[in-house]
Amino acid sequence: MSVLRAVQADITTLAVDAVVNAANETLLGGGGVDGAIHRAAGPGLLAECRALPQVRPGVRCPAGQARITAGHRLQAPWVIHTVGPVWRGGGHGEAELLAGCYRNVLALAQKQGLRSVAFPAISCGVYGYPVAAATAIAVTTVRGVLARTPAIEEIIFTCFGETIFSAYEDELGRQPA
Ligand code: AR6
Repeated sequence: MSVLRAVQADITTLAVDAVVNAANETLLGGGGVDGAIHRAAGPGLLAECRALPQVRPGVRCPAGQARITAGHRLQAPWVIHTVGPVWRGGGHGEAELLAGCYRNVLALAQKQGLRSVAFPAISCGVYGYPVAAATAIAVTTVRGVLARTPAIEEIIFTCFGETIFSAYEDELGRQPA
């Protein structure tokens, strides 16, 4: 039985099998959690990302998809990069793209045989996704996948700040295991 929990932490400090990066389509780094992960992992991560194939010029990972690399200097041996949707009012497929991020990350984790995965609140920073709606999608989607993927034992929803943490606590309380 998988365990889902919310913690307030810097995701780069967590000793899990994989940390998830809320990246942009270039996979070449950015601000927010992406910047923190690249800083902590060191230049080897950027080099590995740069070597990933481009699906079109400048795009290594379209929104909703995921790619896996090593963790380099992180404690976590793997980083799974995903690109959330930019919030544009909700009528542009944002919910389906965000659910796709969670599904595709977990598909890669399963394929790699990973047992613990830490997610940040994908799209809830500069991409502007409303927090309550995003946390509902995160928890519902992850629960749905884990019901069919018992090998993944632990999911940590990593929260930067009280607002996101209480949104996850509310959602996890509403959807008990
Ligand atoms: N640990 C955990 N969570 C963090 C950390 C950290 N070290 N740092 C920030 N957060 P964002 P997005 C939280 O903006 O909205 C980048 O520039 C943050 O408080 O990092 O998906 C990429 O390159 C927020 O709750 O990601 C893209 O261009 C959450 O992580 C763009 O931002 C996500 O915020 C992606 O935007």
